[in-house]
Amino acid sequence: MSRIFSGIQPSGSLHIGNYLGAVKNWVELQHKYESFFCIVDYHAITLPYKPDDLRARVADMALGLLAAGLDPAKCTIFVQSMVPEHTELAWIFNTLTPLGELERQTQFKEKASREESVPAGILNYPVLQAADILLYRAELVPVGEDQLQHLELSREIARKWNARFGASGFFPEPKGLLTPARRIMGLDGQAKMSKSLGNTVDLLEDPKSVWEKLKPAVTDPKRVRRTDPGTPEVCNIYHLHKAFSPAATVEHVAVQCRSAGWGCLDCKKVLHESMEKELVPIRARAKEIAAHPAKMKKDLAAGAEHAGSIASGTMTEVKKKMGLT
Ligand code: AQP
Repeated sequence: MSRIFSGIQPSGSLHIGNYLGAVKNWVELQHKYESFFCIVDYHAITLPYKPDDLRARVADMALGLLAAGLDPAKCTIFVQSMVPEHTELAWIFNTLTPLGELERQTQFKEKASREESVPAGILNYPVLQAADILLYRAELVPVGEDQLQHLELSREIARKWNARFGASGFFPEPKGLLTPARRIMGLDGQAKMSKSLGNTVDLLEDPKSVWEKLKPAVTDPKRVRRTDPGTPEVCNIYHLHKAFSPAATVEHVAVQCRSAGWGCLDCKKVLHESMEKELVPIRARAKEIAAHPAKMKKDLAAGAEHAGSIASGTMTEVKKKMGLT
């Protein structure tokens, strides 16, 4: 069975962008691949945070992932900082990664532009990400479109390390696995849905609050009046229909939008109903899992132990090949 690895930052609540772009795919893939899914807390400390908040967010993220359908009996789910080899390999990869490559990463440019003083951790984020993936010598990485550039860098790092230490093929060059919802836009219609931009619908959010967020969400900007015909392809709500509604509904939505048969609010009501169909069972599972916190802790510890055993095997070989032992 090929191995897959993917991670998610506990930098806020699991949102429907993460879910549609990555996590929903993870749930399918865990049955087909030897799967490692990691809550990457070291990635989430690159910007200021409160320790108690981080602790709570890691637990919330684990709850969200399990509720979405990750099954610890089928995949390895664990917290990054519980496997110290991630940062050990990241240091090694830092010694091979050109500064220019890191500076030209789009996510670095975006995040750095929002900070007055830019921590080196934001710059080195893709190096740690390469270590996360390559530690498990994973071949496939199910992610959203925003991560493809980082993944290209992981491939370059793998190639470079293999060539430098005469270890052809030791680290595979990992490939991305995308879902049809490769980039979900935020409710503001301005940027991708992102925990740090406050433009999200969270996976475990209650239905009332989801509706309060959908109501003012940006739609086709040219539909100013109820009677203006719209262009579904430029509307964020239409794209969410494509992710949540059955094909016949999506088609009906497009016709109603183009003919101004429905107003945007009508369209949002139908979307809300479709979302509820998918989210109700997830919320119910979350409630069950939250009732047994000791079980969740035990699952994460078992995941870290298994991940750690593979990670330490990789590091032993890496150090041998590098003359470090
Ligand atoms: N809007 C999105 N559409 C599709 N996929 C997305 N992903 C994130 N946002 C979208 C995918 O979700 C996985 C986990 O993401 P992450 O938390 O590790 O990092 P991120 O991409 O930086 O997510 P956020 O929400 O934007 O977090 P912040 O604001 O903290 O940076 C990844 O596979 C990602 O592609």
